[in-house]
Amino acid sequence: MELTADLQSRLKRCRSLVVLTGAGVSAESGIPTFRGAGGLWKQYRPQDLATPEAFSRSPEVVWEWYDMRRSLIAAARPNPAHQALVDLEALFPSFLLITQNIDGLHRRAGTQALLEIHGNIWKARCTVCAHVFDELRNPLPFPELPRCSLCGQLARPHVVWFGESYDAQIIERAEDSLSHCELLLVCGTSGMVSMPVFLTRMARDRGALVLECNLETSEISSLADFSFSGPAGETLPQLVQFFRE
Ligand code: BJW
Ligand code: ZN
Repeated sequence: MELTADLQSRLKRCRSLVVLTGAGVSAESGIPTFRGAGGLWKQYRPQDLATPEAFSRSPEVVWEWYDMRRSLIAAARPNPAHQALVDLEALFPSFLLITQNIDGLHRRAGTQALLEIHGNIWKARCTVCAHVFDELRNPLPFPELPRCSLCGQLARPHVVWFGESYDAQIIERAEDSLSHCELLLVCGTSGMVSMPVFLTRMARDRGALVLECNLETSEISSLADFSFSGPAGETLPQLVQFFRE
């Protein structure tokens, strides 16, 4: 790590940490990211799979895509980046992890204080009564589509698609913790959907230090006090070491 002595001592004084993660954190578990080489949006069109209109047109196509992704995720394991974030939770008196990832790997690794702002791939939500349920452990018995466990109507993946709003209560909790935190760590997100940039700006405006871990320059980089360049599975364990010393 090449942090200046001043930044090192400011970091060591921080007692509250918020972490914001994106697909790059799960990349080393073998789960494809969205943008960039090998990304899902290179192979699939978001407007065909990740919008409410696409689901209304062809729910079976959308469910099939999520079924394929669930198989990949079921076979994957949390990687050293997920583990490092579990270690950081133990080191900070106040901690929250806000993730855009729907894969559930942070929970599987052992993170406790977690906000999944884009939902969870293992859950479904009724298109009529909005009941959320998690009965998606096994591959779907196509051509049957998941039905609400309460009212029997068609269910959809419990995720946030393009053109949809975030859950207001979840964003309120994210904003509340960001407005009080001393340190924000942003890992493995391009910042191409607006929420990570919005939340990072907010934390910075309220005086938080901002660190970034990414393979490449992102929309977050210009807002960060320092960017660690490299795979999160290497840089995050180094950061844990720094806070332990
Ligand atoms: C590594 C690494 C390694 C690689 N180590 N790093 C109304 C109507 C229409 C549109 C809009 C609207 N309101 C707003 C919009 C705009 C739209 C938007 O942002 N569009 C842009 C694309 C231009 N936004 C929305 O529609 C959002 N809604 C919204 O803003 O509502 C307004 C509102 C705000 C506040 C309160 C209430 C309302 C919703 C966006 C939903 C995005 N959904 C998706 C798919 C659904 C879930 C799923 O199926 O998985 O979420 S899109 C996709 O992008 C997915 C991700 O969570 C999200 C972010 O991607 P992420 O994580 O950043 O991944 P990548 O691939 O982009 O980047 C990976 C990064 O990792 C790279 O930087 C690599 O370098 C790095 N990396 N390997 C470290 N080993
Ligand atoms: Zn229902």
